[in-house]
Amino acid sequence: MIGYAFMGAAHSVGWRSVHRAFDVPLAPEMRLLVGRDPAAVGTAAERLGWQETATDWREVLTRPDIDLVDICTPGDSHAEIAIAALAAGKHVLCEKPLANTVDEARAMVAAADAAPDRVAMVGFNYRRLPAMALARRMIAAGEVGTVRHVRAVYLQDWIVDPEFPLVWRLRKDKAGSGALGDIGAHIVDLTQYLLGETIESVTALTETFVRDRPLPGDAGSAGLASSSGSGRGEVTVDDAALFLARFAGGAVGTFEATRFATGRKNALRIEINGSDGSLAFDVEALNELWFYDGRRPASGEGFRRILVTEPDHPYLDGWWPPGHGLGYEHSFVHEIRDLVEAVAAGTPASPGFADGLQVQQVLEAVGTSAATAAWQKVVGA
Ligand code: SOE
Repeated sequence: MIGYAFMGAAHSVGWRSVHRAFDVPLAPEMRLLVGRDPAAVGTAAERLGWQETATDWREVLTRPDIDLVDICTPGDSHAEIAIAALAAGKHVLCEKPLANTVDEARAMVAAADAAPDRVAMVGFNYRRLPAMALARRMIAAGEVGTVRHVRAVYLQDWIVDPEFPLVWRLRKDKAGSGALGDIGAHIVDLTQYLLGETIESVTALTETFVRDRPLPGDAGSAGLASSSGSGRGEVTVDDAALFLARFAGGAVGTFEATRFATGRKNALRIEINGSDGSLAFDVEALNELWFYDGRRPASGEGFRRILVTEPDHPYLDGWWPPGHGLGYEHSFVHEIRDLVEAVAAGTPASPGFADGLQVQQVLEAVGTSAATAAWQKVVGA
């Protein structure tokens, strides 16, 4: 694994637990953790359960005992590492968004195509929440009929303080974009996954409310927290991105991704309205899926809470007795389960790099639309 901050820690939960929770055909060995600071990577390896450490990611390319490379670095290094790892015969898991630009994502897809017996997966973990997998199953089974409306928001507030430092997620050269790529990418992927359809066109606006911030201090950052140092720097990404979308099957969508929703910590909310029913979900209550069945008499029907904790719900077979519930970290265990199964079976993983590229094309269309104040067709749609 390369990188060990928030996402590195989250993926490590997956690697540590997958073969303990599920009957997977391969048990991963957490061989090598890579980071530039030798002391910090050593501490992280011990805490997260990795056997050895290295300070140069290129070491993974030449080690015959490494079969898979998990990329948990900022977006500006995804393409270089993934392309080199695939060329060296490794399977790859890459944290979302796949890349910082469509061109980089295209090069990554080409590298994956040139290594067809290697698995190349992008880590959209929220697909793996049981409630989301169940919602997809219900939509595919026609339980909401024809989908008309998709309403998706991803709301956070960790940079609402104008004195919060200029961490890498606020720099275009490191992150590619702001709220749009970091959290907007999740709701783009998730809604397309739920409907089994792609977004064809968008009209958008983006805003940067705080345009300069203190530079981060030497203490670095942990998770989404950071200390300030001296000096100030320019914020080069969006703080918020809002857009309307048209899906290929005729549904219309509204999307909002922001880090300025004061009081909303990690509120990923989706509502789907179809001709025969509706589904609603909030990641802050992630064991619940709300369903309105429009085919039943309105006099006795309301939104019903499905507690997605039963053994026949997606991914629940590996966990607790009925009703006991899961959390955020389980989405990463499920992600690694799907990846390990694809590696063992020699089948492509989903979402693959081509799916990551398609999301990147939507993000690019949003950026272009915001800059031109015009509807934008998604390239490739
Ligand atoms: C920060 O906004 C972040 O850590 C995202 O990068 C993750 O993808 C999301 O799951 C939680 O928030």
